[in-house]
Amino acid sequence: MITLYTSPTPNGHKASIALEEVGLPYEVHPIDLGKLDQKRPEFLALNLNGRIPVIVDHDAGDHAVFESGAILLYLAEKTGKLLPADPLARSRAVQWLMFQMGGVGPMMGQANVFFRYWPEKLPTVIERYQKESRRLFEVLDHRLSEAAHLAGDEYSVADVATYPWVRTYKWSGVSVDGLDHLQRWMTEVRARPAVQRGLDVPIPRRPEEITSKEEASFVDNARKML
Ligand SMILES: N[C@@H](CCC(=O)N[C@@H](CS)C(=O)NCC(=O)O)C(=O)O
Repeated sequence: MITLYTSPTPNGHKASIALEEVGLPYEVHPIDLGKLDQKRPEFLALNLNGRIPVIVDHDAGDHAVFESGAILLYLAEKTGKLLPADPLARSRAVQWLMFQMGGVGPMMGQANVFFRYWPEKLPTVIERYQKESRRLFEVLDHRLSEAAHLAGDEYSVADVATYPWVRTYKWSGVSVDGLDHLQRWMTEVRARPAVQRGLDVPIPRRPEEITSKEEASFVDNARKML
């Protein structure tokens, strides 16, 4: 059994989608980011960085794994799923996973901070992160014009890591207009039953269902973490 410590955010959804994809039994321990649960000593004992997601594998001596990319690799290696067996295809999956971890996630994260949460409006900073996110989307689009999935023919940890971020493009104020391959891939990934189940963890929610009151409370909570 695995315990997943998570919240309804893109990094949290990477871990829940991966757990659904590999089919391991898990229980969910919701973390309320607005209440700063992630900074409490019991959580810091699992992840000194004080951020979700974290998994604890009770079948491996309560081994704790933090950093969503490391969680995806751990689950893939434990189950033999989501990573191609062929070494070159595997290397491609890891490259695109790193591209998400080092590029798409941090740039969209900063676009969100300055576009949505930062107390002052700094147009040049907002533009910088939105333009960089769009540039990364164009790289993804180019890659997806060559291959069905980021690693090639096989759906992998790279797709699991990237989809929960790219799907939130409107929240970051970044357009996907004209990126037909990226849009084709988003439609295909979204249709996967494991992805739909993973997005419902820890609470069932779709961005289009969020009311303006919920949106305001989400922004309020995010500001507490700045
Ligand atoms: N690089 C980390 C980033 C994790 C991260 O930033 N998590 C956010 C939610 S998406 C968080 O826990 N924020 C709470 C905080 O900053 O206090 C990963 O990929 O796991």
